[in-house]
Amino acid sequence: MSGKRKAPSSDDNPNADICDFLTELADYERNVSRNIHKYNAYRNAAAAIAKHPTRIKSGTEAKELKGVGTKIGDKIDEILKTGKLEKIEKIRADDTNVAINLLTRVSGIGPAKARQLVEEYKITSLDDLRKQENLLNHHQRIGLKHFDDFEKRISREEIEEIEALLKKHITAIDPEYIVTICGSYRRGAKTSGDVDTLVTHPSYVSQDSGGGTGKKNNEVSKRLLNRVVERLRTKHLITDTLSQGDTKFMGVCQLSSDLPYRRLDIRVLPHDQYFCGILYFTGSDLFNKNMRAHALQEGFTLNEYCIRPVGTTGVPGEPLAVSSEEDIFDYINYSFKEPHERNL
Ligand code: 8DG
Ligand code: CA
Ligand code: CA
Repeated sequence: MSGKRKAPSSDDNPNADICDFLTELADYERNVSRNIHKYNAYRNAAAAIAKHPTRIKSGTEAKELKGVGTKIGDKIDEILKTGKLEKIEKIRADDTNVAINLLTRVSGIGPAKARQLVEEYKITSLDDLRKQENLLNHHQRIGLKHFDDFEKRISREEIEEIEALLKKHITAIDPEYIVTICGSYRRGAKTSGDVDTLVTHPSYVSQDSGGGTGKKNNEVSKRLLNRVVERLRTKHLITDTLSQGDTKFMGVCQLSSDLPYRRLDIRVLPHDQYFCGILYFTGSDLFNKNMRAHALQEGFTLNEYCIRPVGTTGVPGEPLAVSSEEDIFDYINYSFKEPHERNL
């Protein structure tokens, strides 16, 4: 994950100005107010408006879209009438807000840490922060070091090259490794924020699927992940680790010294859960939300691991067998969507 959720983007959005205002409000609610409900409300409204094919002419018209309520409708009226928004003007005029918003753009710094840095340590700029690196953990220091690079989008061509190298180096360890880059790249995006890599191996299956080797499952995934990370480090593709657990590596890669440092995530998934994982990590997150809602209507619960029938009691049953993304769509009677059709 890029971690920091981004605005719904679209190449020619006739309402881009409205979306930008709503996204700025969403960021404010997440980073400064820490009101996740309002954050979601603004994000959903921005997404609905970004999808709208024609220029919106009034708040009333906007309110007809799902996800746009009265309060946001009123704000849209204000934007259309005055070209600005009083609430945003106030937010931008407050130095604490501005500083908190800036600091949360550093990978690893969340809203609470950002507020502490501003209020307790009076840090308001990246230069201030560079002088006080002692206040940061390892992840945050790397985030600060590569602040500019991590905000640069990655071209599709560059990810194609990274993908080829990942596949080459990982299958050289063991040809049975399977590697898929998900996220916006798999949805066909021209640029992406980071490289979301999923890896599986037939020797690794989830515990309840009965593939017991005696070894504890987290040891199996840990070893699979370690071997991958070690190899990619040796090959100088991985340059830094932000964090590494049994199933998830978050780190940094660089294709060549003339190119920016990039955020690279690698997750190891059990073989039997691979397709639910691929579906989930391909997104978009709004597409996932819609698909999960549809699954529930059809009597199934879907998450990043598995799909299970929900009986009349409401208790999920055993995970269903899945050997492709299509299988998941079939179970819930949803017409298959190619990854490039999932850009909600
Ligand atoms: P980008 O990196 O090009 O900006 O876009 P992305 O690839 O779509 O976003 P991402 O943040 O890297 O997340 C990858 C996928 O993970 C996303 O498309 C769907 C899935 N995902 C959810 N919910 C969430 C969530 O709350 N946070 C994150 N980071 N990912 C999520 O379904
Ligand atoms: Ca990501
Ligand atoms: Ca991504």
